Amino acid sequence: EDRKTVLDHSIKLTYELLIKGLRSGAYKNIVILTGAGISVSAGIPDFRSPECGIYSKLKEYNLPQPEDVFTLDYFKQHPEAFYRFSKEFNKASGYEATPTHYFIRLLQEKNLLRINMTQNIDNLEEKAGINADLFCQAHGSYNAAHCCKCDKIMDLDAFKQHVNEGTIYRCSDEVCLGPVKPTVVFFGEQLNPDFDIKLPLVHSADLLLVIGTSLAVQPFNLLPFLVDEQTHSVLINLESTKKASGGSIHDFESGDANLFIQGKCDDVIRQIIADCGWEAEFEKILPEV
Ligand code: CNA
Repeated sequence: EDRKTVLDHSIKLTYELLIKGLRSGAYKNIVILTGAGISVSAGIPDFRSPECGIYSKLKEYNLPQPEDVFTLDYFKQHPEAFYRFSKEFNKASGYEATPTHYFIRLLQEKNLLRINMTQNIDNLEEKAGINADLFCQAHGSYNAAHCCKCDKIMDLDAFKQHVNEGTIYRCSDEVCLGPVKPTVVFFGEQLNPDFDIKLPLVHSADLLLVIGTSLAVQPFNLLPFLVDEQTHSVLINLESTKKASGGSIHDFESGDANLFIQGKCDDVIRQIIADCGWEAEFEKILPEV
């Protein structure tokens, strides 16, 4: 009965209905799309937040535009900027997953998580104990390295060592000598091949949760269009995403099936957990501090 009421498409989605749907188990196939915002409380800055985002801090790199740090053509000519960024970013390997990551894990434990597609490259999904087949790092990660010119697989530890020492690691092929990059996806590159494999799972959503992303990067920001218009779609973010990407973006702020919950994701998630009565289960999966 609850499932019918919750999924009755003639009723406007509200926060109360979302909680009812979660509590009652009406949603059985939850798809979660995430971005840098969910890792900010771990201490990893996002890209686009005006004050503290990585893009605002790249001025000292003297780049034509901040995005160039992650642009393949620029990297081939000037790999220094990305190596410098990586040195900063790799400090992140010591960071812990956030309550929002553990909420995703909780949904996995409840067998409600169909897939978590993430734009993040920080491996915090794995740290939170989310199974490899239940998340997809669409923009890759620092888990492997290769030459950006000839694609030759190169040694990841050697790459990391070069990053630490501030020197450029080059292809071992003496004719090529291309700079080595990790499997982080740059502008101008194909997404992680895992993306195409897991994409069909997005279609199965009966609830779509989009958390901590400006939805500015294509094709990731097109994922919300893969669920049908009547599927409950919730955006949890510090800011409205409406201004991003020239209007070609899913609008979470109008339409009966959409809901925008503005705030810090960890706060919103803790409220959701409390309202669902899931606190005890949640505390069990949080790491002991
Ligand atoms: P973005 O464009 O920087 O957007 C982040 C969004 O999160 C913004 O809309 C913020 O308002 C919002 N936000 C910031 N803090 C919070 C918070 N505490 N709670 C809720 N919302 C918050 O980042 P996207 O992920 O949208 O952009 C895609 C890029 C960023 C991907 O290619 C990533 O690889 C890349 N990135 C990843 C990381 C990471 O792995 N942690 C860090 C920085 C950038």
